[in-house]
Amino acid sequence: MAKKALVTGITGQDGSYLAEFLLAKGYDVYGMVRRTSTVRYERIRHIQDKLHLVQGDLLDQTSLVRAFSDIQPDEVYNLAAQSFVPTSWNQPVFTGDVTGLGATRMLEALHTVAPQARFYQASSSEMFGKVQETPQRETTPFYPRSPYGVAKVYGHWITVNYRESYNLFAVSGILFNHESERRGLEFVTRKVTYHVAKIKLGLAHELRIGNLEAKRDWGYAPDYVEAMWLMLQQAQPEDYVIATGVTHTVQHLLDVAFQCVSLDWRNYAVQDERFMRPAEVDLLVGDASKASALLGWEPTVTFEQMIEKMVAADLERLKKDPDNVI
Ligand code: NAP
Ligand code: F7E
Repeated sequence: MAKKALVTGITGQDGSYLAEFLLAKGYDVYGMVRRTSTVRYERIRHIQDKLHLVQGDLLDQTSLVRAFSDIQPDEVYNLAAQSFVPTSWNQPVFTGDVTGLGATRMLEALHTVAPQARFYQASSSEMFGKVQETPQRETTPFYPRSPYGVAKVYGHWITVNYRESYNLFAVSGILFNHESERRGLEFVTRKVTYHVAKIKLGLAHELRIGNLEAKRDWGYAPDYVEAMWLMLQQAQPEDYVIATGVTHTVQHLLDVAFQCVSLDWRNYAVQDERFMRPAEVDLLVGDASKASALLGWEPTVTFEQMIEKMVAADLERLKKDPDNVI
């Protein structure tokens, strides 16, 4: 019998790569989708006929209980979230509800109707915020700097709490930033590679950007979904940091991305107050030595290789369709 996996957030960046990964391993993959008036399944269109899509919403407990009860999954990956940090200041209550309480609703549904299922919670390096130690590891205290980060801290601790209260196989993966050709356009890496491609093709003339000094540990999303799966294959449920251990400034991102098309970012980038944050996370760099030792996990794509792939993909998309906004 094939194993059954339930993935929330399957239409997102990570959900789409995880679904591909699990299908390749022979899983029956159930993806939770929200009803919207316009269907946006672009990231899973190519595998849609191989997936079982079920309607549900992290705000709606009944839909979660029904999904767990009907599917009786072996593994559950809770990737759904309001995941864009600036939006979390505009919609802090909604972000807390989906990104924080949503994890509780998932765990409560699992605990009630499918307690045998193994559970993965998508925790985030944003929990480290104003970092208390460098590099950040599993034992580093949290100090979140946005309503999103605060919601993820709640999601993390409720996962630990359900594991300890009910003896569930529930783990929290503390993943540092990971990007790809499928990254949403609002996140800084994709925003930059998309604009680089537009500028190169003469479709845009500037890139408006925020804080150039912030440092992030950026990895490649397909590497990171493998780590999620590995965490659920272990004998014991434990939490892991997943990161490359290398950090770059946003300015270096500009250097690398514009160099891909032989342009100098200084001629195109315009700093814009609108993209500054009320509280910034200045530096993130992770120590994934626990994941390396226990999961055998290592990143395989460098920052430079990833940005090159992203610029190439954006050039290709925009050459085919200059109005492309995916
Ligand atoms: P993403 O592209 O923003 O995808 C988020 C997914 O959540 C989408 O499928 C979205 O569905 C779904 N969703 C949002 N609200 C929902 C709700 N109320 N009910 C059900 N589904 C809902 O995010 P991602 O980059 O793939 O990240 C996946 C997870 O990892 C998120 O939890 C994120 O916070 C976390 N994380 C990401 C990173 C990173 O660098 N990418 C790092 C650490 C942690 P729609 O398509 O309908 O909007
Ligand atoms: O910002 C700076 C910005 O929005 C990265 C999410 O996946 O990773 C992501 O959160 C940095 C910040 O990602 C612009 O101030 C400068 O310092 O790409 P981002 P994020 O906030 O780190 C974590 C791990 C998650 O969990 C989240 O879900 O770049 N920055 N100028 C900018 N950022 C954006 N978006 N746009 C700019 O114009």
